[in-house]
Amino acid sequence: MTTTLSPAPAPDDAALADHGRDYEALAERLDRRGRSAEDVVERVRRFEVALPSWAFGTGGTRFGRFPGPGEPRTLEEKLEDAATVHRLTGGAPRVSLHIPWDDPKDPAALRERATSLGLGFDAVNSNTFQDQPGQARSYKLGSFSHPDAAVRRQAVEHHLHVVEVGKSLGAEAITVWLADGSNYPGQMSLRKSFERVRDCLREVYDAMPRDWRLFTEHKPYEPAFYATVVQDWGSSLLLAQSLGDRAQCLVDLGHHLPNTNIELIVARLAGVGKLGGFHFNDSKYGDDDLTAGSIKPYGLFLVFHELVLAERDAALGLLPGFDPAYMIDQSHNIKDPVEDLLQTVDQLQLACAKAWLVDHEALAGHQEEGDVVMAERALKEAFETDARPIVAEARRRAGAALDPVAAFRASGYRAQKARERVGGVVETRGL
Ligand code: LRH
Ligand code: MN
Repeated sequence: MTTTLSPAPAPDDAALADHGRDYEALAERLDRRGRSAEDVVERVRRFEVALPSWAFGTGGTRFGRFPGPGEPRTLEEKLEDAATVHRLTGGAPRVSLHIPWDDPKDPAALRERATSLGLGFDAVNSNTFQDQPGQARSYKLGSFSHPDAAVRRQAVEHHLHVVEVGKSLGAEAITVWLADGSNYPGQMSLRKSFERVRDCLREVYDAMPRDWRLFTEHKPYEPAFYATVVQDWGSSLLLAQSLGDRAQCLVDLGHHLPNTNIELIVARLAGVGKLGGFHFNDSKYGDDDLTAGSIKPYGLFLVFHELVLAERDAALGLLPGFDPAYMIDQSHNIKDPVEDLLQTVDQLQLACAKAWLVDHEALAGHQEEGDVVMAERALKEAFETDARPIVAEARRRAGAALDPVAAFRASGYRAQKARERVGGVVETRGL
């Protein structure tokens, strides 16, 4: 059953006319500032982010989970929801799978279904932070860092399986986040555990296809509450450097202690060709997995500012290997999962637009002259520009929605899925 999803519902004439006026007014204002709205529209149109397969259902916390109506029961239904996010935003043409939560029974059929929905697959994610039914050895005390070689072997075998699944779906990368760590001083050898992780990653790296990349993802704590083996960007970078050119670091925005300067980490990793990708989300305290741009929009803008600077240098041949994989990693406890993802893609498109509105020549001049105030103003002028008409125009040209959340609500999609997705076996899992 091939379902080609129709383009986003056309905006009504009034909304279209309003948008046209807003865009023309902004373009005229930017033109007076020497900025080209058209250039930035093209930059937003080129921006693409992958959706996490584990975020189409309602997540929960250890305190509770409040599932909503019409949630996907199968991987195929998740792809339908992903296609709806892409249809309405024009910027989310790929899905990142988590194995075994979304281990396809028939990869070829799933790939064909995804293609019919205009979707592809981004990095696949392994999971050695849970024990699966019937699993021989437990990951309670770790996986790649486990003292028992048989547990490490089991974990390596799992990663080789994840690579095989990814190959069958046309993915070209694997993301490895390890929950490995300890809760008490003395519980784990801090150096041996790291060396064991490095050696196991080596086996996965050497086994993956030559055109693949391996992303190491750091996290300061949770579920380990004393020491996490891959705790920070330094540990992740050491691993990526020890493995080789096709190993890079993935930055999950929520995996940093409060007040960490994440854009500085992005600049460092990009500067050494080790910025592999992102898990976009937002947080106030810990790994809260909230809607991107919902808590720290200026922080998100500053990350995109570093990405735009790097992309400009890469275009000049000054930053070889700069090709980060943009992905979302969120958990939806109280919002409709599709609406939350629509908001996030919109916020990422907006941060991208604002970052390309920076007058980079003027900024570089102020920095060289040591003019602190003018340098800061150069960034703030871009951040404080209401760039929403540019993002809406980029979506309009892509056949997507001017306002994705409003279009989603007007489409009655969730109510329709609530009628369709009743009973049946829930095959897929997630956070
Ligand atoms: C760990 C993490 C990782 C995923 C998981 C779903 O917190 O960010 O990227 O495997 O969330
Ligand atoms: Mn993540």
